[in-house]
Amino acid sequence: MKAQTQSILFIITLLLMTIQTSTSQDFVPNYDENKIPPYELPELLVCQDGSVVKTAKDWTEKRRPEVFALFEEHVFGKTPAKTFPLDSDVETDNDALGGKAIRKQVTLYPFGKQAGYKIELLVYLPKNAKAPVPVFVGLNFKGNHTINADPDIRVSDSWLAEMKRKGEAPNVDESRGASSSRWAVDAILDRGYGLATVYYYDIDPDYDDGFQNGIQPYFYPSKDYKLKPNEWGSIGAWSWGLSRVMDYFERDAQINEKQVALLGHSRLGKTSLWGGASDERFALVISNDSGCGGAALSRRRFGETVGRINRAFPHWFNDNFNQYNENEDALPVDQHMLIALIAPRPVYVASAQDDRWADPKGEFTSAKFAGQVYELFGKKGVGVEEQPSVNHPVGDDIRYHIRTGKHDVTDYDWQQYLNFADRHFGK
Ligand code: GTR
Repeated sequence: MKAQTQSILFIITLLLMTIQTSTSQDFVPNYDENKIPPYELPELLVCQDGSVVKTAKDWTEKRRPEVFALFEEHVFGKTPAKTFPLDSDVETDNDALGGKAIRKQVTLYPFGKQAGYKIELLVYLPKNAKAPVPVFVGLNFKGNHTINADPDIRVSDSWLAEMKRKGEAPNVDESRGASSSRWAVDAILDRGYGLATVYYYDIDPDYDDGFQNGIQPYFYPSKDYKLKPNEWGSIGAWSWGLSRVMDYFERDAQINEKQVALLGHSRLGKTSLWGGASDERFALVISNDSGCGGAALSRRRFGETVGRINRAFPHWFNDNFNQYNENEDALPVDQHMLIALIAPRPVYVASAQDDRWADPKGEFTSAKFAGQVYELFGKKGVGVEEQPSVNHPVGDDIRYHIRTGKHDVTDYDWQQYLNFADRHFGK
């Protein structure tokens, strides 16, 4: 009898597992504009008490805090308010990249040196700058040493740990510069900007580990602490790390902390939008191909959807976001409201033609509707009703382009971001 019950239970478990895997594997994205269900976006300019936002002051004092709180509660989660002393060690080389750059390798100790937790920040600054320089900052996917072939970039412990976890040989030499096509270091320096980057695993490793690794455990009394459904996920954690980088910029006399452009690609583009919304010290924000949970409207359900992203990456958002799997119309926000949280600061939303998974049209539409808030500040949005043709950037304080090619960060993207920064930083 007991054996029988056990085998029945075993069969039920197997069945449940099959149902679970098949729902995520069998996901068929919709790529047909004609199959987009009719949807209504939540009102950006109507407060929860029904009053209408008419001025920048109404937005800043009343509606913005509401919208921000909705994103915390339903999408990205609340970041703990707890603060820690930031310590840092800086190693500087004034003659890097063949003499054109200053390279700083900054070890940040976000919980104080005694705690031992480290985030490795790599900074390049143009040499011979006459004043503190504006910088682009962004997290990288594969390790600081992959963004440029510079043989002196340190390899972080979290990269070695990840290689070990994946059972891969840590081939440092081969991976040096492997992602350099995504980081236009020369163009950035030649145009008078600095570049700063952190390997995102240094802040929180990108897999579902119940938040045992990375920074989160430092906020809670024990490892057994179970995050509440409205508490932060990995995107919240990565954003927190970016704010610590900003804390460092405020201490570095060679960096103009008032002119920091925050940039991210894909999941890290979702992070740049949330990081830029959460920390208003970032003067300019760039979302490169951020897609679902980033710039793309969730209600369009084109390409990746809320249900699919939550099943594939259960650790990125908070648990409340699961309530909107296949139930997007119930969301009290949509992603145009996330872009609006950046106002009045300049924001750039970029898409790629072959990146249908990220829903380029949904990214454009979000950027367009966020314009309502920019206008309250006397700023200008994308300035067009319809998505522009490829390689034709549009817009002013909200800028948008769709370029030819795939899901990636290219020199074309960087050229646009540099032009955008020139315009808004008055260079
Ligand atoms: C995909 C994910 C996207 C995007 C992308 C990336 O697998 O579905 O939302 O974030 O990864 O970060 O490259």
